[in-house]
Amino acid sequence: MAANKTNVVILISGRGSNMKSIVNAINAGSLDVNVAAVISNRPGAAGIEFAQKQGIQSLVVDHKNFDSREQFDQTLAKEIDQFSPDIVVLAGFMRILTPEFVNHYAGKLINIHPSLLPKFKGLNTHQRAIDAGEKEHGASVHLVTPELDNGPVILQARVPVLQDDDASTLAARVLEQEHQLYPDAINKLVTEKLTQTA
Ligand code: NHR
Ligand code: GAR
Repeated sequence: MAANKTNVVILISGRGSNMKSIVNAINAGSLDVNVAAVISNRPGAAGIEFAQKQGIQSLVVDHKNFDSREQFDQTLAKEIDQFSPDIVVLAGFMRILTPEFVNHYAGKLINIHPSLLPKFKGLNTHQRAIDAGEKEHGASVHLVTPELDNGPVILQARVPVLQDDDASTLAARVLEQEHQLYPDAINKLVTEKLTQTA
């Protein structure tokens, strides 16, 4: 395996369309990283099947099998670390992570959040943006810090909120942007890291 390539582990919880967009960008030659593994906290996540078909190693660490967040996160970290990732990517990963976990990956754990952070941290972002009368909405890729959705933003994408939008039409418009945004943000991170060590 490419020893000098940036090694990435992707964590998902479900559909995994952002994970797919990263894999597709690699296959298209527009992103130069190696996806070492895809890990889901939910058995049966659709994204796992896609990863397997792509020949990417995939595994499940089911949070329901653990008594505490600490125990889940410790096992998750052990699984991740066997792949020696340079970047750990949360792509629709739906479990809040403990400070211990986050600090273990300081500076290399990133997340895509469906809002223009610092607006609308947490869940149900699309409905909340509509209810607040926002004219613009979007998605942010940010470094993960122990405080939820509070880490430094790497890159954002914007979409208009239209008159007739409901949460699902708005979510679809944002998701289309996410699929361009996440590969771009990873590219940016990789390029900046290379520049720092040059
Ligand atoms: N962990 C930390 N420490 N910091 C962040 O910034 C994190 C994080 C874990 C996940 C993604 C985040 C998002 O983009 C993320 C960022 C899940 C929840 C949540 O409430 C909130 C935010 C995010 C992800 N999860 C519930 C929980 O009890 C479970 C919800 C479910 O399973 O559907 O963990 O929005
Ligand atoms: C994406 O819209 C992502 O931004 C959001 O969930 C969707 C996952 O889709 N993430 C969160 O809400 C994190 N709490 P995907 O599984 O198809 O990538």
